[in-house]
Amino acid sequence: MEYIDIRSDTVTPPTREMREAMYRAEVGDDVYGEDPTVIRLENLVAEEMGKEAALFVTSGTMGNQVSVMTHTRRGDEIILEQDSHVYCYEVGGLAYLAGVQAALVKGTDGAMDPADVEGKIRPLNIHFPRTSLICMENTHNRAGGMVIPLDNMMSIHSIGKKHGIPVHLDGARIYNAATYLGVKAKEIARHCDSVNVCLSKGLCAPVGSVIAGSKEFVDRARKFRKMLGGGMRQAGILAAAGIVAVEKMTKDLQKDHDNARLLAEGLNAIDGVSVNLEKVQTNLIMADFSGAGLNGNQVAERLRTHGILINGSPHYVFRFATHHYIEKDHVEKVIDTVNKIVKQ
Ligand code: TLP
Repeated sequence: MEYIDIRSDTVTPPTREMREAMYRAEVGDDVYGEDPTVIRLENLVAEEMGKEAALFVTSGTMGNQVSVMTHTRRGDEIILEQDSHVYCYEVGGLAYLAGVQAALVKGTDGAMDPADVEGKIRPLNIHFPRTSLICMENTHNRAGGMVIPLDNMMSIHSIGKKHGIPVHLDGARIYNAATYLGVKAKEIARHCDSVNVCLSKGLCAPVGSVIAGSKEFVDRARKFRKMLGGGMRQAGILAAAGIVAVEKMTKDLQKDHDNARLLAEGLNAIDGVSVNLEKVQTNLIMADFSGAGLNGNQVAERLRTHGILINGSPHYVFRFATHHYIEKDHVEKVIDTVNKIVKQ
């Protein structure tokens, strides 16, 4: 059976153009700094983000963890949103790899109140850890792909500057945020000191993320990448797909957002299912099935028998994701099928 896979935008295989670019890619040993395609991708992303330099890493998780390791020292504390990917879904890497502890802030739709962030900064005191980093996430995954407003980012960045604390942005889906806001990605990235950009989500590259920041940040990050086993030798073969992702696929995200809206409206019209349509801004949807008395595991199991994949969850509110390979007729099939299975 050919499944309609709406578990995540990470399930997207590389496009034909990417495979061709990968085939043709000029490569060299990137640990020696000699892979021309990796260098091209890094320069491209640095330019796109308005930063001095960039570094190709294996994944979004590595990009975030290497960034945290680069900005902090063991025993420090970092401030981040309680539902952020860095805190929730990176296998405790903060504690295990970076050796830092988290000061969590409860956000609204993923956005932290700047006053709460400032309130978490530790004063100088023999008993306290040093606060050495603030992290943000835009778009915010667990907030259902919602976009953090630029004025919120700007306020948090100024607080960071005032206290001499750098700000890292998990911009795994920064281009979805840029598409929603109708701005260039660098208009978002200017409100942080380092940014992690994922190539392998809605942008369809098979592998990889790029972190960007000052030259000093990237030089130090390169050592941590090597330490974690991320020195990838002829990585140009992967970077070639990343270049297509940045140059082409970033222009294509509005379609995914339109399909997400269509799906959200269709789901919301079903008895027992509700979606807060105001919160559907990009390609992720949080749908509430409590009215139908079904949790995510039950819905996932029923949908699977109809050829549709979503991630299981023990909760009544769970995620649907659109991406490059989801078309309008897939959305219609998902809506029809959900309509059937909630009545089963
Ligand atoms: N998100 C994945 C899962 O890990 C949850 C998904 O399906 O959405 N930052 C953000 C905001 C992310 O959403 C993800 C992946 C990452 C970082 C990590 O990227 P990878 O999977 O490349 O390590």
